Amino acid sequence: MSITKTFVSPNISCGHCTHTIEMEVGEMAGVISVNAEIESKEVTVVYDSPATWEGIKETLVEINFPAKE
Ligand SMILES: [Cu+2]
Repeated sequence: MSITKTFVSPNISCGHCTHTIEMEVGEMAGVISVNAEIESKEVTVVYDSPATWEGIKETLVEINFPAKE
């Protein structure tokens, strides 16, 4: 069963940011969809095994768009 997680990534400032997040997180095994919004800085990720929230958070840190929890 897939998990949907919505969070804020404060470093989002433009369409390049949302594109980077969607591409990099979207490449992770188990990630079903990623949608990042410029104005709200909200990201919604739908994922399933083997992806984990811990792993997604690590990827976000690596690409410099850490999630604010
Ligand atoms: Cu940007």
